[in-house]
Amino acid sequence: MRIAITREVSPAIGRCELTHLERQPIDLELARAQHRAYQACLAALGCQVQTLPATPDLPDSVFVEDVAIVLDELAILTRPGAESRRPEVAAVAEALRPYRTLYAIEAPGTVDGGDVLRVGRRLFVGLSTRSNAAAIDQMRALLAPYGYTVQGVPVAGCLHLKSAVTQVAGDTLLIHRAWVDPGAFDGLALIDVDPSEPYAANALRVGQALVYPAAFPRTRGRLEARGLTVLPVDVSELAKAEGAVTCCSLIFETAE
Ligand code: CIR
Repeated sequence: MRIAITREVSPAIGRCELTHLERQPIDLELARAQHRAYQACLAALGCQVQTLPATPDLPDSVFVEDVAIVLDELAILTRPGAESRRPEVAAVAEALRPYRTLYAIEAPGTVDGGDVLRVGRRLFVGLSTRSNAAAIDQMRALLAPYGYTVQGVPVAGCLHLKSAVTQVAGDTLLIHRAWVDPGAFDGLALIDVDPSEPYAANALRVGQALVYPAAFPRTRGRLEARGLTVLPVDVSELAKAEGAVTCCSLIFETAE
């Protein structure tokens, strides 16, 4: 069974953290409608979608990806780089507890799940404004016995590593090279975003399909030209909060 943990859009999303974007008004009802359509897309792809309630005092809580890293063997609760986001962890921990043994990043480590890209047994972790070397050291010590390598990758110009690069097929990444050095990803094929769409590198892979923002038709064309199946979703309001498609769910397999 494939589970997708999601969380409703907070009524306080207008007060979200912003790093690279200017604050713009967010239409809460439209954001909620877009989020429901995103959830429906995950359900259509075979996910059993679980929805945690909206949290009025946690503006960024819809972005559940940032508070946990779920692997087949275990899950790691993060210590988000933005202090305002640390109280988001507790509810997601309770949602994950039935499925995985939980570990936690400890101070001084900080990491956002948006900085963690898993490709097979390789974890790439963005060294960003949110995630640091101390967290990477903790993850490496925890995960080495399971056969994972954990590699820090400097990120500049965007919020998270997965703003700059995501996996779109078994051995293929979608990348915006201005924000991350492609040299880290040896052995993997790379598809570049269209130069007119710098925010287009964040795709969510569910099975063999890609859930993908409708705002990037040119890069979508590049993906489809490679034979990839792309399901567009409109996430314009969440994008104003510096979120995209990977950040709104934690997707993992579990025994029936
Ligand atoms: C933040 O700055 O933390 C939120 N406003 C956006 C987080 C987006 N998360 C993600 O892409 N993984």
